[in-house]
Amino acid sequence: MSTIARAEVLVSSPGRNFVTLRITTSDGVTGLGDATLNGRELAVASYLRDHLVPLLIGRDPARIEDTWQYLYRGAYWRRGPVTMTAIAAVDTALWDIKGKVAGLPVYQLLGGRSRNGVLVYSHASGVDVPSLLDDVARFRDLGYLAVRAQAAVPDIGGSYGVRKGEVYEPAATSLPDEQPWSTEAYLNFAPGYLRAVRDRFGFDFHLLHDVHHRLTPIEAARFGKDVEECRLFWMEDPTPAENQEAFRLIRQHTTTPIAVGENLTSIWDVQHLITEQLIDYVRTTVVHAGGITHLRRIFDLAALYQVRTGSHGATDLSPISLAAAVHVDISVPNFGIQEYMGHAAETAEVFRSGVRFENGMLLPSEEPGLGVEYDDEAAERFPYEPKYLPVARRLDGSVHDW
Ligand code: GCO
Ligand code: MG
Repeated sequence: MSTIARAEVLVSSPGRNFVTLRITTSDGVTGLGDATLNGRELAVASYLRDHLVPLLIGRDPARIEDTWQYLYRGAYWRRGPVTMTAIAAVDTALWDIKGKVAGLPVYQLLGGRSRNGVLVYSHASGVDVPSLLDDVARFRDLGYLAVRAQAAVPDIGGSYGVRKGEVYEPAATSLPDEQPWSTEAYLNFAPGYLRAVRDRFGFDFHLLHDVHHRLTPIEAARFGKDVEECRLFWMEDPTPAENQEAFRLIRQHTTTPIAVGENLTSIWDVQHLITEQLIDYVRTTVVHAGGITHLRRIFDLAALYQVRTGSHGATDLSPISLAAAVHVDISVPNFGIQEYMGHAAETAEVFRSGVRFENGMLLPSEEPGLGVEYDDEAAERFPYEPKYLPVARRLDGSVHDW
């Protein structure tokens, strides 16, 4: 019987920090899993190295579900981003191995294609409205059928989601950058630029917007109502999701669709959001919600309630996560959309991925497994550096949700 012979935790920083798990079987088959938790990377690296790798050696790599249950229930301490990201890395690597052993791309193991390609949205942004409009035009010219729009709130400075360089990367400083926030200024400004996008480009493409947890439920309800005429594909994370009841209030006031879940890590964290139909799209991901095995469980629950998928795909999810997401997205019946920002050029030097962008869609690699390779030599050129996400402060100096 083939067994797990080796499991290595690889930390590198090609363009940004990534943690990768590589499992090698006694037959020499390797599998990769993403274990990146933005701004808290080494906690997952230690969880894997110190607590999971010793449990993996000698196990049967084919027993994916059993390994998931063993690591989840066996920890006693349940859920949470560190645990679920570490389990996700193991799970993803084992699916990669299973695909390679079977000689099939992972999506074939998940039931095969349910669609021809995976609809994606990318991030248009601007320091003001004209530059946002130019950026939306650029993404439409590149063939995107769905675009997220964010612009800097005038005179405030610290708006979420505005790109500075080639690639949007919020975790850019060695200690957290402190950014100012004014809900009043945002609520006065943001509906206007979303309308400006529709006025200029019309309605023949999907328009998305990320509120990034910044509003109270009643503020979010007002925002949702204000932008109804823009017919957003979704407003994302209108309010923090710890209090799930909050979404009922938003729902009572607006038909703007709601997407939540990028920082939720298990089926139990999204259970009420889904079963009480408080959201329209669930944004949980392979890497932060327990791997392919657990994500499919979440998506199956969502399907019962006509909640569609809309997985997070920011730059802090490595190309391994993106490849795994595309295998899941192409196979599940209730797929909605996939976030796709594109990675920095350095990232592609370390992670060689067969995922392709064509006509607004992503296509999975047809190689056995996930279709991603990790280049150790290239990775050596990009050592880990501590990087933090920003923190938001209201204009009176108090801490706000970033
Ligand atoms: C998104 C997200 C990201 C997150 C980042 C945190 O919708 O893409 O909100 O921009 O802020 O992934 O690590
Ligand atoms: Mg988001």
